[in-house]
Amino acid sequence: MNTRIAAVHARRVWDSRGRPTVEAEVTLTTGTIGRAIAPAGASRGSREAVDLRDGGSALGGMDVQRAIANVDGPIAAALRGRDALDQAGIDALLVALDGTRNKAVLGGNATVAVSLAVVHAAAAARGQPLWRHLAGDGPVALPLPEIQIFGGGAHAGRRIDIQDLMVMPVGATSFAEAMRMTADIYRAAGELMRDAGRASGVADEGGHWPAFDTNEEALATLVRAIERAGYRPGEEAALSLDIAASEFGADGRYRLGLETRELDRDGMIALLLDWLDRYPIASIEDPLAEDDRDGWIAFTRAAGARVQIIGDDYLTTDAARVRLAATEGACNAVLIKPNQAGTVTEALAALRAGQAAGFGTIVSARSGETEDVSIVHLAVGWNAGQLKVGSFARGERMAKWNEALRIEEALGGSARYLGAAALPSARRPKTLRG
Ligand code: 2PG
Ligand code: MG
Repeated sequence: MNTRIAAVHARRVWDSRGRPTVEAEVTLTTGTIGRAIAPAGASRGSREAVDLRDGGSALGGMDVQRAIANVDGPIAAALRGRDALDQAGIDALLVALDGTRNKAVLGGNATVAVSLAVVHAAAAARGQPLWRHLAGDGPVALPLPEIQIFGGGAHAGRRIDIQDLMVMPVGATSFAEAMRMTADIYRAAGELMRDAGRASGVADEGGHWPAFDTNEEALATLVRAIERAGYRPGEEAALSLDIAASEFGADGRYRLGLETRELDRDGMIALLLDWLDRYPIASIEDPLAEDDRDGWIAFTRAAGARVQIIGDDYLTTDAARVRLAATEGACNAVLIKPNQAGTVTEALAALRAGQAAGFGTIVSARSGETEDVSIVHLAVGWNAGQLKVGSFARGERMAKWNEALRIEEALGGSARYLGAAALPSARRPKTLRG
C-alpha cells in the first residue's frame, strides 16, 4: 500500500461563528485524500496552542492567511514524501518545524488541521473509517456524551457566569437512546423558558439562551427540564457543569457578574460544594481558575470522591500537566481538545496520561466548530469513554452526534454504550432525594 504524501494544501473556510478558519487537505501519491478543519475556542486556557490570526482590521483581525501560507509553504515542503501512516513521526516534524512551546510560529490552527488531515488520509488509504483505523483490532465503546442544555459565560455574552449546563444520559442503554433522552430534555428546557416568557434563542453551542436571574436558577431549571421530560435526575440523566472559572476568576478571587458578588477561593469552593449537595451533579469542569492550583487541590480533596472534576483550561491537553495534576491530586479527569495541543499525537499522549492515572477522559469540541466530525472518531477510536460536543441544536453540533449514531449502527451487535460506566464508580451521580 502506498501511503506517501504527495501534497498538502490549505484553504480558508468558515466556522459556526462565521469566522475564518483553516481547512487542510492531504493528498497521497495514490490520489487518496484526507481533510480536516481547525476549530476555535472562545474561553481559552493561557497555555493552549495559539490560533495564528492575521490581526489588522480585515475580518476583525481574525483572518488566517498566515496560517494557510504556513501549510502551503513550510509544512507542505516538510511533509511531501512522508508516510501518512507515520502519524507520530509527522507530528514530531510539525513540532520541530514550529519550534515553540505553543505553536506560535506555524499556528496551532495550521498544525492541528494538517495533523488531523494526515490521519484521515491514512485511514482512507486503508479503506477504514477513522475510528477503526485508530482502534485497530481492539474493542471500542460508544462514549457517554455530555450535552449542553443552557449555554452561558463567554458563549452567551456572559449573561450568566457558568459556561455550560449539560446533561449526561447515564441511564441510557445505547447511544441512540441517549440522543433520544437528550432531545426530550432539550425540548422540555425550551418549553420551560417559553412558559416563563424567557425564550430568547440559543447561545454559541446551541444551548438555550440563559435568561436567568441567578446562576443557581439555571441549575434548578435544568433539573426541572429533566423531570418534565420524564426522567429521574441523577439516575437517568445527571448534571454536568463547565464552570470555566478562568473567565471570571484570577489571583484567588472570583467575580460572579450576574450576582454582583465576589468570592475568595474558599467562598468559591463552598459555593460549589453546596451545589454538589443539592443538585445531582456527576461532573464539573474548570471549577477554579487555571492559576488557582491550591484551589484545585483543595476542591478535589473535598469532592473528588463523589464527582468527576475535569481540567480543561487547567490542563490544556498537555500530558506533562496531566501527570502533575495526578501526582498533586488537583483533579480526576482531563478534557482532550486536539487543537489545545496542536497535533493528534500530543492530544493522544495527554489522553493516555489521563487513562494511566485512572482519570476520566473526555474528547471535546470547541465553541467555534464546523461540519468536521473528527473528534467523534477520536473519542471512539481512542476509547476515551466520554464526548463533549455542545448542545442539541445547530448543524455543526448535530453532525457530530449523528456521526456517533452511524458508528453505533456500524458496530451492530457488538456496540456497547458506556453510560455511567465511563465515570469511575466512586464518581457516579448521587441520586436526588427529597
Ligand atoms: C470549553 C469549550 C467548549 P471553548 O470550555 O470546554 O464548551 O469552550 O471552545 O470556548 O473553550
Ligand atoms: Mg471548558
